[in-house]
Amino acid sequence: MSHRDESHLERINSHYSAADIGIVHLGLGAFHRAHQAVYVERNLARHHGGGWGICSANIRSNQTLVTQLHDVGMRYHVVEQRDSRHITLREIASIREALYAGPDGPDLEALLGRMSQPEVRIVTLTVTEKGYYLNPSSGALLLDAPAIAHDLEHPQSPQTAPGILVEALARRHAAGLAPFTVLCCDNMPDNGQRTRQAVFELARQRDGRLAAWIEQNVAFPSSMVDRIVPAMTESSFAQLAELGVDDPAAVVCESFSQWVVEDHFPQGRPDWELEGVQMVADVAPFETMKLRMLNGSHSLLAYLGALENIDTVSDAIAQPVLVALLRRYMQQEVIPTLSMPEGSDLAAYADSLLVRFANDSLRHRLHQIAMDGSQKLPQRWLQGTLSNLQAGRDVTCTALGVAGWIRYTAGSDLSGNLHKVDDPMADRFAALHATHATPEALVTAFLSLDEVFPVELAEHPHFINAVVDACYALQARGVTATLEHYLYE
Ligand code: CS2
Repeated sequence: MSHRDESHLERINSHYSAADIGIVHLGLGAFHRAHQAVYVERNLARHHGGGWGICSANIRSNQTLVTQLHDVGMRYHVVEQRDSRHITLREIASIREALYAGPDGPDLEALLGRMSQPEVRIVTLTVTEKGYYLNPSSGALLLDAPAIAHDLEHPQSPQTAPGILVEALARRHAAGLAPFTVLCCDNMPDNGQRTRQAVFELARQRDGRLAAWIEQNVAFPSSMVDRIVPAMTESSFAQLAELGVDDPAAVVCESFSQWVVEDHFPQGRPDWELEGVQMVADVAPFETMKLRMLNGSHSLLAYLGALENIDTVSDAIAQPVLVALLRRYMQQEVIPTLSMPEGSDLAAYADSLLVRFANDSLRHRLHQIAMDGSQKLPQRWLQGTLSNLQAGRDVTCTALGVAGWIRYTAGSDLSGNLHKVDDPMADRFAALHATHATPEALVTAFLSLDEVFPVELAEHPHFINAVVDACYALQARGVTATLEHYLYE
């Protein structure tokens, strides 16, 4: 160990010898490995194994990770960083099986077979917002999306998460087995209900009896997940090497972790509450709070920070004007829209978020958060903005955010440095930028994207003017001077 102070490093090894598979997970990304798999690991360790091991599958991309997990004997590391001096290094063995069931992947049948086993009682998902193929604003299934059209035509070899769930449920139904419970762990409002909508609608297109069975028998509890897990980079692997860890499947994350789950598992569940999971009757207040406070703040930093060529969340938080923006956004544009269970302290929650964002041992890139804005903005900003407008409250920060997002989707920052616009609607954004010259025309065209903006918002004169003004200001003065003008003058 080089300059690091060893006394702040805690190592936790995995020590149970076997666990059977009771959970299938779709979306073997960094977040799953650092969040759910850690809760399951702690629970398996507590019980010296048991029946709730995980089979985790990638269904769209990243076959390499599946191979790497096999290469490291299905044991990988999670590096939890409270700051650069306080680190917990955990060995995780809760993912007992890893599959690649993506296009041309070898394991689709193995995955569907696993999902059809009676021992599997829960299927969890982190496939990102776009992985459900729902209209982000209305929540309706995108029947015309090519991947959904494929799954309708070839239901036995599905490519999408909803298609895989429907096929697995159809096989269980045909075999006379009980269904599994479907637990969505993506950052969407009412995420259980959204997942149910995608699965039910796809099943209905295929077979009315199957759809009715799903409607009557399958539980789709909602959940709120929270842990900041940046994508791994060369520098995170270098950090690991400093700790003596050579593990291509490792992930680095913050030490904070939260999971709030609606307690509705008719087929049974692990006693996750022993690991600090909040098992509750209603997740909605927690989900709305987290989406608008944490994720909404993240998106503000992402677009406005990236336009100034700022690299990471902690670099952005080093700018007092961006901290002032987040404070005002949370206090004036989010907290008034929330109704929380008694005893919740939203001001303290806001403070704790700013501390987490300032963690400079994580290199959480703003461009990573900026991805897929079309899928994220409705739940992070726009639903709250609409209720603020209806109640006559301030929408300044969100209007600045929307202006920042529109400018970001042009594919360059304010100094002309180019970036990739990573979004399922990127081609449409490019076409809008190419054909609308003035901020007035551009804003009207963007607000008319009804997959993103609810009509009441798109047509609200005060909101339109606020976004147009913010576009002019950003272009003329840059981000810092614009924020100083809006926040302090
Ligand atoms: C981030 C989230 O990339 C993003 O959009 O806002 O991944 C965020 O880090 C997590 O939701 C934190 O729980």
